[in-house]
Amino acid sequence: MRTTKEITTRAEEVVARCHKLAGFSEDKGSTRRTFLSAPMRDCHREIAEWLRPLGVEVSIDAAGNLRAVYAASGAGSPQLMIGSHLDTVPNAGAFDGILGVVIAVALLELLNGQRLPFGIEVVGFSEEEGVRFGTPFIGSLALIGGLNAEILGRRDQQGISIRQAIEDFQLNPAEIPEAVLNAETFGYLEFHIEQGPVLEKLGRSLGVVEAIAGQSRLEFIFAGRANHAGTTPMHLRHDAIAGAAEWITAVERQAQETPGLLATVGAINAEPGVVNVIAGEARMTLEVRHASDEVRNSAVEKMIDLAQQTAKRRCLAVSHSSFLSQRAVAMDRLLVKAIEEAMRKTGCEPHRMVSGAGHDAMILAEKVPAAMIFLRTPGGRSHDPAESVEIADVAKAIECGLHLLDQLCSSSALQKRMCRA
Ligand code: HGY
Ligand code: MN
Ligand code: MN
Repeated sequence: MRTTKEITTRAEEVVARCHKLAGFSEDKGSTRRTFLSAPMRDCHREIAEWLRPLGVEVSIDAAGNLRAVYAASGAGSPQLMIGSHLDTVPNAGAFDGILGVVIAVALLELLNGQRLPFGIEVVGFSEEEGVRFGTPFIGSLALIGGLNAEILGRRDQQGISIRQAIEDFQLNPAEIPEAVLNAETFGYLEFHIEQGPVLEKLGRSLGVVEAIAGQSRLEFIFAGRANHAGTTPMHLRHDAIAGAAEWITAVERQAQETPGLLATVGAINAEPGVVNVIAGEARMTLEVRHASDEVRNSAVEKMIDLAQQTAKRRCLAVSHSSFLSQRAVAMDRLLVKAIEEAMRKTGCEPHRMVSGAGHDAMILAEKVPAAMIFLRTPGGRSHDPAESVEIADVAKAIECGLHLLDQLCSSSALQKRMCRA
């Protein structure tokens, strides 16, 4: 095992590197890096620079994922994948996603050239958040063969399709099938900030994810009748924004009254959207999350019904479309137990938790055993420049990762798992 000093120095470098990558942005003065935007290429180049001295071959697959394989001691060995996403939300922090890729690189560096009985593939996914196209997990879907023609045809606000964006990045959509996971991959591990208050409240550095909540994403359009704000009496209005507002507060009340249910109207646009015109149209997103798919799906049905009732009462029209229904996913029990064992060796009492945030691990889990290690998020703030991590927690995460790699080399149960890959 490496010295505490060595690991702490590495942790400091990890945090500095995350800040460096956060500087690669589409916006001046804040971090926004969406699917295959120009700053993503800067990210790829920087990470490739870090990996070059390790003799790791770095490639960008046809879905824009960074892929880097640290070879095993012998050819044809099983492979562990470690990574996370490199895209961000607008006005993002420096750690959501990025930290998981940078910790993966740090683990390779701390191997100091030692070869293990399994290979390690570092992956930096091209799009997990779903900001540019409204479609999350574009990168990880490619690894499980889920990036199909329908998804590739989805368009951003400029009318550019995902397929076109891939071509614009000088990649070839025809090669997407080659992005699929290596058949010898026996597991996927993702380090990620918790993005919530739980670990901080418990005074814990690390948590182990046992399941990831499912999520539904829909668009609703309330349509009324635009009219003059100064001449239309209140009782003669068909105000799309007022109708939407009534529905949004009803959705919020339903979520507040349903344990564990999270519902968010995150984006809303009005037409014509000017001060002296009653809105003829209000278009908004709804996102619903819960650890149980049954609770989530019935909540969504109820919210759709609420929209129809509200519209009817106000003589409005309402329509909706669903663009994501991602089921809740359990993490791999064997890997969760191995992580707990590794965590104890770092002096951290493991805390099992459900992730409210979605992660690429829930997509990879369709094909390979997947597990996640959470790092405490000071202030519970994420998806915001206030997002941060403690250097000491990053050091614990790295130490936990090194113990886990050791365990994977010696545990017969995990070895058996590898041979099945
Ligand atoms: O929104 C989420 O669940 C994650 O941050 N992509
Ligand atoms: Mn995120
Ligand atoms: Mn994330």
